[in-house]
This record gives sequence, C-alpha cells and structure tokens, in this order.
Amino acid sequence: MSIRLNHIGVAVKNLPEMQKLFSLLGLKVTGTEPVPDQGVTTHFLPFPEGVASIELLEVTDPEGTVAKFIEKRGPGIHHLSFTVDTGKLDLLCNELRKAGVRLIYDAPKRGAHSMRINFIHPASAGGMLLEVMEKA
Ligand code: CMX
Repeated sequence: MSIRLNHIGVAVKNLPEMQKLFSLLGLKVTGTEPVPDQGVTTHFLPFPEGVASIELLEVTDPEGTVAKFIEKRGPGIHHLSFTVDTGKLDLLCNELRKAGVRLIYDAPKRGAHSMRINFIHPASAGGMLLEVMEKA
C-alpha cells in the first residue's frame, strides 16, 4: 500500500487574511467546497504540480469540531491528511485498530472532494490529528 500527503488542514479565523498571505507565497484557492457534516467550508490551495494542498478550514458551524479547536487552541494547523490507494482504506483502518490505534469513526465518512475519510485521534498520534482517506 502506498500513502501520500494530500493536504495540510489549517483552521482559520480570518479567511481573507490567510488567502492574501498564501497568495503572496504563490498559492491560490482553486476550489471551495462546503462540508456541512464537518461544520466547515474547505478552500483548497494546491502546491505546484499538484503534489499536495493547503486546505483552509472556514468554520460554518459554531458547535463543530473546528470551531471548538479554534476556541480552545486558536487558529493554526489542524490536521495532516494522507491518501491511500482506492480500496485500501478499510484494510488500513482494520490494521490500525488491530495495532491499538484510536480511530475517530467506526466506519469512514464522506468528506470533501468525494473522499471516504477517517481520522486517527491525536491521543494515538503524538498530539497530531491525522486524516486517512481514499477516493470514494
Ligand atoms: N490536533 C491536535 N489535537 C487536537 C485537535 C487537533 N486538530 N483537536 C483536538 N485536539 C486535542 C484536544 O485539545 C484535547 O487535548 P487535551 O486532552 O490536551 O485537552 C485532545 O485532543 C482530545 O480531545 P477530545 O476531548 O477527545 O475531543 P475534542 O472534542 O477536542 O475533539 C477530535 C477532538 C479529534 C475527536 C475531533 O476534532 C474530531 O472528531 N475530529 C475529526 C473530524 C474533524 O476534525 N473534521 C474537520 C476537518 C474536516 C475536513 O478536512 O473536511
């Protein structure tokens, strides 16, 4: 199984300010997608050659997990997201569970860009929230 960095999720408080900053770094928003299930609208800024993206997370649900994250820890890097080969996510999740790794969902959910997603809890990942996903 191969795994690739897909994006770095960043919880933002001031979207225009962050868009301006990344624009100065040469990264532009190429796609925006509301993900009501996750209480956010996602704004994707791909790196050149499509290697990976920055994902700006704009809060749409004040009770959602990203809103809570900003309230507790302030804006900043929220998660790292990795893609696995299509059809391999369930296998990976089973392997992780068997190894005692704590996953957030019992079964993957639908995320932005029609991906199936799950998360490794920060308690099992050295304080980082890690997303693992595959194309649905
Ligand atoms: N990165 C690192 N640590 C985090 C974190 C994050 N993103 N979010 C929460 N934590 C910390 C909490 O601050 C808490 O730390 P302390 O124990 O030191 O207080 C700890 O993790 C555990 O917190 P918890 O009480 O179990 O749970 P929370 O209510 O804080 O929720 C989590 C944490 C990971 C379970 C929740 O954020 C979640 O379900 N995340 C998955 C979904 C998600 O993040 N969606 C948004 C992105 C969607 C997208 O990209 O489309």
